[in-house]
Amino acid sequence: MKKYFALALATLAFWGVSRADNPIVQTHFGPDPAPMVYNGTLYAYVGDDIPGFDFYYMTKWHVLSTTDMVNWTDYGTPISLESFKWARDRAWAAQCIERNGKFYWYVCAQSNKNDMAIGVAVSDSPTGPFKDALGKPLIINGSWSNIDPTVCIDDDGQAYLYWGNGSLFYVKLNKDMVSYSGDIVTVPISVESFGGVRGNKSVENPNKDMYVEGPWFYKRNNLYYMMYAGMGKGGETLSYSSSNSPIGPWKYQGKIMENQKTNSFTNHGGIIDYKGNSYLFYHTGLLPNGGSYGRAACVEQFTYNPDGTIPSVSISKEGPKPIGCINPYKRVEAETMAWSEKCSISQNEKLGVYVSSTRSKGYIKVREVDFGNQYPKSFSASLAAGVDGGILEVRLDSVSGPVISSTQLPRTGGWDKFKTFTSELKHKVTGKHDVYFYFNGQNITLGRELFNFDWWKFQ
Ligand code: FUB
Repeated sequence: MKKYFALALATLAFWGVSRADNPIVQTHFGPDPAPMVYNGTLYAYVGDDIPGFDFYYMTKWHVLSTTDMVNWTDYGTPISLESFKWARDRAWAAQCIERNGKFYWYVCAQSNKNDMAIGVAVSDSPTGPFKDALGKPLIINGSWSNIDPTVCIDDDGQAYLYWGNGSLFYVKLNKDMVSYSGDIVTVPISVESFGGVRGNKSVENPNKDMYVEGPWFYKRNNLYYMMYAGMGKGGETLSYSSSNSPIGPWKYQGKIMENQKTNSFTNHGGIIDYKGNSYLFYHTGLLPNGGSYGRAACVEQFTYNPDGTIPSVSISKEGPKPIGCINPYKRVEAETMAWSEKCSISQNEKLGVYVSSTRSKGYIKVREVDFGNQYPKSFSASLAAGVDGGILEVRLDSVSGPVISSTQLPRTGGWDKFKTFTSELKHKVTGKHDVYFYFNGQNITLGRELFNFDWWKFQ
């Protein structure tokens, strides 16, 4: 039996390598990804499309983080429309940046003056709590073009805020990051700078491209890049221009991503280097029940050409290769995952974020869990169930893989009354594995929510 199990594990370890992990968030929709690296961790600031809505009527923003590019931890929603007393609808694309230990999260939303406006929230931590830095918008002038802020601090300390739909604007931010000097500048848009100009004659768009929205401004090896959503067939492209100066003139460089089956009109991109690799973030409508108003962030790894140009990038189901692993002997939040099905997340002030709405046959996949050479003897998880809650199984390397631990849940006294359950491990496990937390509804006699899940750990 033991021999068979070892063989089965070896086989599963082989077949279990890297499966679909795009989009990076599945417990909710999370569009308009904006990556930021701070202190060795990559954060992604995303929006929150609402299932069933027929426009971009979002109300809040999320933060996620990773250190291995395959498992993402959800920090919930540190800010929402309610955080800005001037905001009333459409919590659209945003970007966060660090300066002198403070984090500035630039957002856009429909204002109480019935236009779109850009505001900024500030925090001492990348995951919040954040508060509106000004109590009023930073950019507001009656225009619906004031969306999609992107920020970069140049090597000389000057910070630039670019934004715009249809037109591209910038201001020079002051050192406080919440005020600016000088006028708002409108960037000249031409065939040479952004591939085309607005209009309906194809001669005006010889590259079949033009600036639409979603700018992403950054500097790399002394070159300034402006990636943006351009116009492709039936949906947006990700295109880019470059310049030797932070304020242009810009030179059109072409399309990074076009004609992909994303199931979404928009794609909103972000680019960042992390641990020596380069990553392109974008969104698709490819989650179940997704679409143009149900979008979720994805990521691809790419390599710059030697001259600094960006190759074309295709969407993938797999996403990037892992560049780190999970230590199972330290507490791991249940909302750290590479993939999940049939569950969601909730948050409260006491616990922060936890996994909720677990349903029969659902699961959480955590990749690259490194058990090392010494096998663990037991598994602990913090769980809560208002009524008897089904079984939490730990499976190895695939959702139908061998069950190494099983915890049958009694009532814990309420859906928010978490208790730690510990069970002996049924098998010896060493080395690196994908771990699946499987929600067993006991042959589906339990069709309702099974339990809430806060954290796990092996001993
Ligand atoms: O998410 C709402 C809007 O759609 C964003 O602000 C745009 O960039 C587009 O993705």
